[in-house]
Amino acid sequence: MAQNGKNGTRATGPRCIALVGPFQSGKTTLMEAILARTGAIQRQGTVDAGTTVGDGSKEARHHQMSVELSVATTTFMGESFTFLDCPGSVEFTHDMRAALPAVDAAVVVCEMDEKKVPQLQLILRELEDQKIPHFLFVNKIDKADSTIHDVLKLLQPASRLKLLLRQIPTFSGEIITGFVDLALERAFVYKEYAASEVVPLEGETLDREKTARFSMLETLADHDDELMEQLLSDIQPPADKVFDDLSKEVREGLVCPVLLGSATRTNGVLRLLKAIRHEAPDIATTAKRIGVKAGPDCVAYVLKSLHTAHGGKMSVVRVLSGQIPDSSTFLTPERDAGRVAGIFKMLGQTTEKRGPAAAGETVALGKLDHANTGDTLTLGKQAHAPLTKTAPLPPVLSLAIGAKERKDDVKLGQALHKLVEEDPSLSVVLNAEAHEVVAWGQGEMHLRVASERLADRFGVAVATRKPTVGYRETIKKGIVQRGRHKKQSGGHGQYGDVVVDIKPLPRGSGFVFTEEIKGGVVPRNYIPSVEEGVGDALKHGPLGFQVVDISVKLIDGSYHTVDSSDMAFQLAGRLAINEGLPQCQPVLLEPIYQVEIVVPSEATAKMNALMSGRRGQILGFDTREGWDGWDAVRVQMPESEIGDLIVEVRSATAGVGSYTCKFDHMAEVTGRTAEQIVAAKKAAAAAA
Ligand SMILES: Nc1nc2c(ncn2[C@@H]2O[C@H](COP(=O)(O)OP(=O)(O)OP(=O)(O)O)[C@@H](O)[C@H]2O)c(=O)[nH]1
Ligand SMILES: [Mg+2]
Repeated sequence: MAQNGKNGTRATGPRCIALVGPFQSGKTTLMEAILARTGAIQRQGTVDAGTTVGDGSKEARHHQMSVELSVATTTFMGESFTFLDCPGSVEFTHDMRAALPAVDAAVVVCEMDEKKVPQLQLILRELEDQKIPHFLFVNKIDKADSTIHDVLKLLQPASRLKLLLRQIPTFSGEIITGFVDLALERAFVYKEYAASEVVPLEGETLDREKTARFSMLETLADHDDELMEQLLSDIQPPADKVFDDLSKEVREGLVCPVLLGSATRTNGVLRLLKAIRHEAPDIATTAKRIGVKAGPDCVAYVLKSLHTAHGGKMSVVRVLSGQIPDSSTFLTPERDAGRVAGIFKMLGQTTEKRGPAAAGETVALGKLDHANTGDTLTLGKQAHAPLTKTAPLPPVLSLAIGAKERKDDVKLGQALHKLVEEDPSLSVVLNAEAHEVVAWGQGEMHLRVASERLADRFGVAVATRKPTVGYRETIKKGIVQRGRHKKQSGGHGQYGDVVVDIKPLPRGSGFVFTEEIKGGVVPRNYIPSVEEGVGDALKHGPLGFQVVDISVKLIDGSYHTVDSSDMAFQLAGRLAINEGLPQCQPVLLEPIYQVEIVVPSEATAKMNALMSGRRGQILGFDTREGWDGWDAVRVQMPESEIGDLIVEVRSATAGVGSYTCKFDHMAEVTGRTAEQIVAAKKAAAAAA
């Protein structure tokens, strides 16, 4: 729906806006300022004091950073706006990525900080790829200096869309005290925690305004020939035309306006809200963007799922079309999602029960037990085709995790399941061989917060440690070995006697058992027992690891009619291996992974150095497909060295580099490295 306002056409209806941006740029503080400015809260809290609406969880408060999405709905000039405060840390981006499809627009909160430009670029890329209209809000203007004049020079390289400077700062000495809005052509001075005051636009400021406004109009005119002609003929375009062009070009994703402000002081917040109100598209446009087909049914998109400690499951949804009454039953394309038990308005952790939700609104639905984040929900009999679902980024760091108390094992399993449901960028793999539950996540903090949630929310105290690396051992030469088990003290004796031919096999062959028994020297029925005994012995070779790539052929032996038994032949098989293998030049094998590291090209050389310290072997460099200015480095490296690779890759790339890996092959380890691994295994076995 479009309406003619004082300043051109604008969309109407409930809007949903994501607050995104690099780590610690002030998103949570900005949401707080917006809520204060729009009257949703009485007092503006601060992140430092732990009093903001966003970051309400114990974990977020504790770390003073956002570790999940916070949702708050407010009213501005008679219309409903829901803000999604997204975490900025690269370890928690999944919540942002999963919610973005459902928003009308995003405000990218950033700073005049060169170090944060790479991360800004990553976020802008996501918005550009998904064609989400967005604004840049240059925050912390209270701390900015004269470098602010170069704001576009600093930030434009991060954006593929043309940045359009909407405001210029005004100074009193060195300090920024206000701004000129280039579309309104009006000067303001900032007032702390209050609306800025209009002041005359004159003198040197007026000159700067003229130049900056002309640039803004030129950018707009790139997509409007009529405006271009007016500029070329020195005709002042009508104010409405400028506003119309701005709205149109923002909504169509042709330009990205840049606004200034300070979230802590609530400066520039009202202008930002007005820009959103004017320029963000409405729900019909957003629904079309993500592919909602017209129909009578109600369609909603799940942008976040959470398990509250007491209230059960909550699904935060955006209503894309139609209306949701309470107790409605939803379908997804794959299954029944369940029946809604309560529709809630959210203000961070506070929820308030409300009536039916209309198209455009963002609400939490209670007890949709079978709905997941990214699901397309439909009311009625025919499910809407699935809209986009955001796949989580591949995990980059793992930790073995276990309940501190045995009795909590089952509870831990259930709690982990819930955490993964909330945040699929976390995953859990069972390593049966090592009796280990391994949690995979996006970084140290991500996994730490997962452990904290297990304790705080689900009451399971956990201990974590480095996951077990899948070492193996093999042999380099063969031997023919006898194993004889004989016990003839007292009553029934025991007798088993075998000769085996042990040989190494090529990598990847595993364990092969054959027999070549002639004349029944080992009776048929005992042969499986020999194989079992051999197999058992191979679980722990001379170095302490499972033995692989080995063939064992049973070639001879003898038996006793009374004293031989399954058990005796098992023991004989085992003895042959235990005695034979140490003479076969046992060697340690370690898993080697194929790793692809993606980094901005400036950091590629650093990867070289990093690899030599981690026994990595660089196979080649390529430009990263579809990513200008990025490289993909292909490496082979031992699993044990991948461990915290991500920490170093991130520190070399201002947080934006990453990697993926998959198992490639097992390779021999020798020398000191092998000695250390074997010693550690022996120590662990002795301690167990
Ligand atoms: N000087 C100044 N500091 C600010 C401003 N906005 C936020 N900060 C400070 O910046 C720090 C981070 O603020 P947050 O609001 O938590 O930033 P965020 O972007 O939500 O952080 P993450 O969600 O963890 O990425 C806090 O110490 C804030 O007080 C501002 O406008 N001026
Ligand atoms: Mg935050």
